Amino acid sequence: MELIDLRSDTVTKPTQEMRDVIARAEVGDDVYGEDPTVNKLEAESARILGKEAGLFLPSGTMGNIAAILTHCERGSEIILGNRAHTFLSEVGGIAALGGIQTHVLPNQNDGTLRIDDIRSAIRMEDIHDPQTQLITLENTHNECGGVVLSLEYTREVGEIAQNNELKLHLDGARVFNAAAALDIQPAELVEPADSVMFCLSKGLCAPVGSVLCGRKDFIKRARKTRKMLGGGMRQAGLIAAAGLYALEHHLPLLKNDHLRTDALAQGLSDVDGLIFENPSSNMIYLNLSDDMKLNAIEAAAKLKELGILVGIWGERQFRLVVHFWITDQDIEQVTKAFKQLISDS
Ligand code: TLP
Repeated sequence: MELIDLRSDTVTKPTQEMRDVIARAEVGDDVYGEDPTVNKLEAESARILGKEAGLFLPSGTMGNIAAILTHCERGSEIILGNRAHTFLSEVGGIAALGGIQTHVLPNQNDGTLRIDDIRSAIRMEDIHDPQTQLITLENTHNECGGVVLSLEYTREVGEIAQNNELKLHLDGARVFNAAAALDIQPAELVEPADSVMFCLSKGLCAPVGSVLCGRKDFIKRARKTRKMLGGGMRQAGLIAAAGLYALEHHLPLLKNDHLRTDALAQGLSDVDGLIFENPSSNMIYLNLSDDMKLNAIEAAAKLKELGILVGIWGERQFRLVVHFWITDQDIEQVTKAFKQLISDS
């Protein structure tokens, strides 16, 4: 039985067309700046996001860490959310590698940080204080449910950063999902950010890679940080080719994932014992109600027997992520499996 894998959009395997472009890719030594396919991907990414330059990296984690290490000095402080991927899931990289302190603010359920919280977190000039250098936002916000931060909010935070001589970094692992959900151009959405990282290896379905975009001088310095982190790649055009293909062919399809996520939410809303918010993009965080005897691990094991893989995010919480390989038929099958799970338990 082929499993329907909803654990993450990172599980997406490349299409045959992608494998074909990988096989044909022109390559060179990218540490020398001589890989034409990487150069093309970096330029194309920057163009789409309205930034001056791009930098191809092996992962989103390295993209965020390289960005923050490039923006910030050792002993400085950054403002970010308590549910941010950078805070929760990047192995403390910015502290361990950059000596950077985090000033953590509560993420609201809509993924935002309260504007007043941001203002009061910015340090004054004082001999005792670390210097605030950066604010980071995440869009879409993963832990908050794949929620979408609005353009107005991003602009407001961008203004605060600018007025206080801070930089704004956007963890845009899924920023194209955000732009698709808002139905605006990605460049418009990320305009207030000094740097933005997006992932090719998630909903865009490329096998590997993320791109960091920003001003030319920033990217030049980030390239050196990437090298320090061990992320200088050689004939990386092989994977960059898949990224270019993804930007051209898969970017316009993200909307379909959102429609399918809505259809899944609709189907699951008829199932007792499941608690969740209406999705904003391509994911649903589901809680099992208190009267359900099963916990998340037991329920996930039963769902696997029914052909469905779900992400376990807590004692009684799952995450379901809809992606490139999930079909309308799969959505129906997942809904049926949940109905069966509930009726059997
Ligand atoms: N997210 C992964 C896991 O690490 C949780 C997932 O399955 O969702 N920023 C955000 C908002 C992310 O969701 C992720 C990955 C990253 C950065 C890191 O990207 P990678 O996995 O390429 O290092």
